[in-house]
Amino acid sequence: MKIVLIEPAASEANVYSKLHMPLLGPVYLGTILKNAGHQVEIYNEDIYRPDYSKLNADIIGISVLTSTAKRGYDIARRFPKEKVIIGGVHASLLPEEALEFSRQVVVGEAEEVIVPVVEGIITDPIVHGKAIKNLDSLPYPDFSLIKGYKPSFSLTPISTSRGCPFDCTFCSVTKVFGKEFRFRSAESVMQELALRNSGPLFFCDDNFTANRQRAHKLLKLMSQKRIPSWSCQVRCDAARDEELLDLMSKAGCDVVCIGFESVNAKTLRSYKKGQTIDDMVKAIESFHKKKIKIHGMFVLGGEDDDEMTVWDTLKFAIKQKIDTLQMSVLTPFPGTRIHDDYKSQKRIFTYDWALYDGQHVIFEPKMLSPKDLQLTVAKAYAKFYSLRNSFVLFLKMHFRNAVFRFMGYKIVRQWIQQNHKMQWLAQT
Ligand code: B12
Ligand code: SF4
Repeated sequence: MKIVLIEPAASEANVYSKLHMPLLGPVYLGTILKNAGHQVEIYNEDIYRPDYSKLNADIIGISVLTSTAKRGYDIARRFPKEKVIIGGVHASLLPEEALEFSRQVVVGEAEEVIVPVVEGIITDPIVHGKAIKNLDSLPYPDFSLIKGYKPSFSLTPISTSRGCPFDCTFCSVTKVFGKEFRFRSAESVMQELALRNSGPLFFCDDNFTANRQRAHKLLKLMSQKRIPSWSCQVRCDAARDEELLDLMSKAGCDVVCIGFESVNAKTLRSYKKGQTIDDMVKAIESFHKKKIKIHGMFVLGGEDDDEMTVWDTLKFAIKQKIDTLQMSVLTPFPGTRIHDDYKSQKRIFTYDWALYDGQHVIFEPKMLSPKDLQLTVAKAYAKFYSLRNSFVLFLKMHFRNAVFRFMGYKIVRQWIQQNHKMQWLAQT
């Protein structure tokens, strides 16, 4: 059979727009289908958008996040329903909705069910995938299936674990991948790394160092090989392990992405993040000592956040010398605890999924108006990613950070222009 898998385009420019990093789900599923003898093509719309009127396939598989669901459903409408299968995070959270546009929806991890679903052996409209117990059993994802993708020119994802034992109130991860942390062996990851012929890598695990023993072993093996520069996501607590930091530095870690979430202690507690501001400051210092840069991620708009919280976040980022800054506005994604709370309190004022991208306020915050939250975050972003800051970094010969600030400057400008066009902003 000919199978086309599609990752719909992001709705708007976001902090990552220039990365063109594909989701791994379609690549894993495409690889499994190819190994089962099917002809597979993957289209990531941010990389290459096919002419749908000429696209012929037996099955169209669409992968949707909440922010890409609207676009995904638009694509689905172009094909006969009996050919369309939908999966991904959003479809897993709202399968009945996705089923309006498809013959079948897969909830959760789809590797073990994708072949029988595509081949018509499993026929249930909503199919529950199974959490893969032994992640070493998965094939290495074949990126050559993605039309137009050039891994050597972009950040390529690699996944070494799934699931998260924490339960932050705004996060969709545990709803889709569960709370049990599962991880690949260091040997399996090394074998995949040996086959990769690509540029910088991004370990897209939600918490790369969650299993310390595996992390130590993997990092030791990585430092013996010449792994190109890489980044990963960690929690602040990783910084308490001095040996781990040494190993990360030796193994060539360039950047860590850390979900700091808030500089407001009350908000941090209400998000149930399980970390303190002191933990954040210490983590930044420790990583910087090892010359590892920090991409700091914050979520603004919690019940105890006001305009000052946004400016305090900016001040914190500048004072602590966070290298790149991501300020998302709180987004009550379906399936999360805050979604249920805000929905019952009738505080969500739009269900236009394209706006659920962490860049648009779609609910009534407690301490400020939606418009004030939106505009203050945009202004604070514009201050961090200003031309002036980029120039100062350039003069100080921090060339890489200067380039990132300049890229950020361009993305923030584009985002602010897009926001001006938005009707709801004018109305609130
Ligand atoms: C890497 C990553 C990114 C990358 C690349 C993303 C991209 N191309 O969209 C970057 C950094 C650019 C990014 C950006 C964003 N991200 Co992001 N990202 C991730 C991360 C960490 C890993 C994704 C991944 O590869 N997972 C591993 C693979 C195996 O999982 P998968 O792709 O979901 O596929 C499995 C199933 O879903 C299913 N499946 C998937 N597709 C299909 C298709 C079919 C047909 C079928 C049957 C099944 C199926 O089977 C797959 C195999 O088991 C996830 C967290 C996570 N653990 O997944 C967050 C995550 C997806 N991101 C999230 C968010 C919110 C964002 C942003 C809005 C940023 C922000 N402000 O927070 C933007 C939006 C980007 C966009 N496209 O619009 C949320 C999504 C929540 C939601 N309800 O949609 C997640 C879940 C994180 C979270 N904490 O909640 N992200
Ligand atoms: S935000 Fe990070 S730590 Fe919290 S539940 Fe989600 S993946 Fe786990």
